[in-house]
Amino acid sequence: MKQEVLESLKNNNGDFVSGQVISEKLGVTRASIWKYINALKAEGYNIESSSRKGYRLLENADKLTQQEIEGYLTTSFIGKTISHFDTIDSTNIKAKKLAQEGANEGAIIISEEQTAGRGRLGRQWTSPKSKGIWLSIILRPNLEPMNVSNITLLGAAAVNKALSEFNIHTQIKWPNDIMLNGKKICGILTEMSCELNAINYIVMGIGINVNIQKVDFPEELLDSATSVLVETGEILDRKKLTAALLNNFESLYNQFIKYGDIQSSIKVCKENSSVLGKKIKIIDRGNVRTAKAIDIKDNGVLVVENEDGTIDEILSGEISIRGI
Ligand code: BT5
Repeated sequence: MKQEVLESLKNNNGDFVSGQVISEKLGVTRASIWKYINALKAEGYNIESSSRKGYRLLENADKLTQQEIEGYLTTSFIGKTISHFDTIDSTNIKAKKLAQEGANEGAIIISEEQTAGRGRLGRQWTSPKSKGIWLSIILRPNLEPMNVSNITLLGAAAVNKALSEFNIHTQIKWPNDIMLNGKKICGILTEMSCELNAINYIVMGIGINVNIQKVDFPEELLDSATSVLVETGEILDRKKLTAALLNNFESLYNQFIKYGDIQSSIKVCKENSSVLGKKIKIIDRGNVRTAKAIDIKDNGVLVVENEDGTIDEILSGEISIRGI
């Protein structure tokens, strides 16, 4: 019903509409209209109330709420429940809590800003307010834990495909970075809770720098991080991009879960790889060595050729192409 009230306001193009008119149209009392209006205000919608004229929406909210996104979704379970926050420590922390409490597969947690956004190994993720997409997806695949090491690549492929719908062509830096013009535009943090041979849940956190300006980045990230706005000069509709991400994600995830097909995701990662065929630095618990990245296998491992000609498979970890 809240959605219908919002639609009534939107359809009035910024003009007042009386509580009476909305209540007649929707067949609910004026008191409940007032309740829904207050709920919408609490979500950040800028609604002016006048005792004589009724209500009007002052601007279309640039908010990643369920109401704003669902109209663009074509999914059947990913994003059917979206928990939206104006501010939060980390969407991954919240998602893990909700997953432990039994949240459904496909539930999404989105925040306009994160005060303690997390990267891998306890690193921080800069998440300025309403300028990016900071979200976590709860997944409950019926698979053995060892078969999901490649799931981050599925997320990376979904981000790549979603951005390409907006004519933004990114490269994937195995295993969890998405790059635009050589700088990081998106990072993925996948966390899993599992038993020996069953997964309780997976939380996949995705952070995309959309409308971030240079001044919003901390000094130390200016060399390595970028955003859609910095690279293209254009403000992108975060709602549409979020929906495109979830739509692409569900499609790739279904192929993986239903048909065991991870090929489609790996193919995107290979075709758009920023490391394959290149000399890379492999950073392994403090040790750094140089090798050539030659392939990504279906189980998600990166195959490298060492300087002495031997071949290694890297399961996870840190690689760098900078400074080579
Ligand atoms: C990542 O870690 O790239 C994973 C980032 C995941 C962020 C999402 S946002 C929603 C969800 N909730 C969370 O709390 N996290 C997830 P890693 O590969 O460890 O990279 C972290 C490093 O990237 C930092 O140490 C910085 O150097 C750099 N960095 C931090 N913020 C950045 C940003 N906004 N854009 C580009 N680089 C950034």
